[in-house]
Amino acid sequence: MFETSESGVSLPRGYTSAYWREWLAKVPTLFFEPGVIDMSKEVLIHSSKMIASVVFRYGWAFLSCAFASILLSAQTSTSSSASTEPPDLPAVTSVLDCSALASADISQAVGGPTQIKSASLVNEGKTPYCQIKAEIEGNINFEVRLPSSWTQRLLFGGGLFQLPSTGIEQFAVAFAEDLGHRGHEDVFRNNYQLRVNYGYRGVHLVTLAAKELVARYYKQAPKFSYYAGCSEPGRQGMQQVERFPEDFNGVIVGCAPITTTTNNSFYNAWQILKNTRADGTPILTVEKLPILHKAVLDQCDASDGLKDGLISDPFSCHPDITVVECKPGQNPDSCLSSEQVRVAQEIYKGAHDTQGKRLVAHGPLPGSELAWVGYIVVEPNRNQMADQMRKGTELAIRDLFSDPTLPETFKLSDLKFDRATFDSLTKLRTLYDGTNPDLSTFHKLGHKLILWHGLNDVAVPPSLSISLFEAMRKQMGASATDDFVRFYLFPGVNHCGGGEGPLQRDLLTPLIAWVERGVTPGVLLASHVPGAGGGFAPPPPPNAVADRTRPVYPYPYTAQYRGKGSIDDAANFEQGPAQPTPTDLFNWLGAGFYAPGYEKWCTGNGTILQCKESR
Ligand SMILES: [Ca+2]
Repeated sequence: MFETSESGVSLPRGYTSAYWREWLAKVPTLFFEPGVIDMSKEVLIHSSKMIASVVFRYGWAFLSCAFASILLSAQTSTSSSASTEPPDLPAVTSVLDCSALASADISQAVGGPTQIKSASLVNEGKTPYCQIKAEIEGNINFEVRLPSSWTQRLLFGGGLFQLPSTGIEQFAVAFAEDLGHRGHEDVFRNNYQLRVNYGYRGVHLVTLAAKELVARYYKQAPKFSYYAGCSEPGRQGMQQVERFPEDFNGVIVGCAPITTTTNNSFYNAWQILKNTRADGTPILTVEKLPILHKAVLDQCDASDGLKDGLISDPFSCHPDITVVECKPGQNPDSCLSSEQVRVAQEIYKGAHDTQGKRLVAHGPLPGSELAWVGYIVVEPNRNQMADQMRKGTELAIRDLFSDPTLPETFKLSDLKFDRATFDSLTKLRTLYDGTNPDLSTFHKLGHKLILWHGLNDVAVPPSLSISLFEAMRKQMGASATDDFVRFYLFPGVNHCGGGEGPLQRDLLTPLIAWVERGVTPGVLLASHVPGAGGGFAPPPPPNAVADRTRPVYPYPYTAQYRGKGSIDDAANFEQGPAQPTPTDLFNWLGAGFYAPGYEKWCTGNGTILQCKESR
């Protein structure tokens, strides 16, 4: 099953360095980030160049060990497999030479000065495409690819996480490069228009630009437009659904930090600071995580009805981790010091004030311990990543969320975990957060949303997505919500993929079937390939072998073992009862955030923000 890569690390069969290189060459720029880097968590996927450099500099272990999940195919319960295939829209060809777009003026359609920097035909792969690089208002950089043979669909991609492995090359594809920050978060500090662009406006403008370029190149508009994004691109996707419901026929939002002003501040900072001693050394270390993880599994794995190494209902799991605290005379390598146990307890609890009032909905969930590596617990010899996390969170608080900005001398350790700081840092959630549960305009337009989250996501706790979905059902009614939103939780899956749990990677195929054929997504077929990369990794090579398949039902339903046959075979599972709604979702200072009407529509002039209530 495993082979050794050039860098000497075991990879699943087929995951050779050559395979990666070939894949990155094929779709390099789909590894983009349509927003600012997700401050601390997303340093890995900051750009195609960065991911390539991470992979090639540090070897495959980085992506292949910590993250480990892949999905193989799409399936829905409500239809035969044939009808889930997207309709074969006829391919059309361009009416212009690609180079003619270099002199196109699309500023009027975009609503801001737009400069086409280059338009050139790229003749590689099966389908040559016209590659257009452009810039809006001098700071929103983006790229659009228009294939010579086009199946009339536009995809705004925010991370190559939910895509089928074939067919995409005939989509028109758009992606933003950085929405103005050019890799430096401190540009937001004194330029509030950039904050607005990052918050919600940049992706919309790029979408308008892409649609205009499509219209000129093919002399017709896209028949269908889609958005797919995970993590920070997921937040951007949610913003588009809420604020620009006409832009996309179908949207995939994965693992999205929709309460970014608390997530990329208090949530991160709490974990980083709690796990750091006054002298800067880490308390909880990587080698202790499996001990902690085993203790949690021992107490909670079976309580979801099946001992399979996955905790399907982590909200009902309240492990006593003092059982792994070192006893007198015990080998300290086999247990946690009392200092480490206290830290772990604080991490599960999540950021709170001195009265115990929570500043975040939850800490990371029980079962996610192995995924704490890199996010909470420093990897040996990879201090750079932890430094980036700390720096990113610090900059997000100091230069993006704070208004007025905090002193340039602000350090993460200066952050106060109290109500006043909470109110101050969430003031600009009017620009950034994507928590409006009233999506009735999007619904009325017949548009569809797939929302998903990995239950072992440490970067963005799954309670953010659950809270939003529950709020939608409350706001719009359960049946209206079910009409156009599907929500999936994947047990054991990390941030945007990877981990111990099976995942269905391709969510675009079921979304297209829903939008274009009216086939409602039902059960997904998730798979796990041992050692394979997660959300950042290429799709599994043709000869990769899954060691587990599992059906995943729309929330709140879970898969239930039939009692016979392999627990690694999806065929031996059926739909189980609905899981209870987590009881304490709305027991934190931001509980009221999941309500309509908080958004503002603003323009920035230096550090002056002028806002109105409606678009
Ligand atoms: Ca279990």
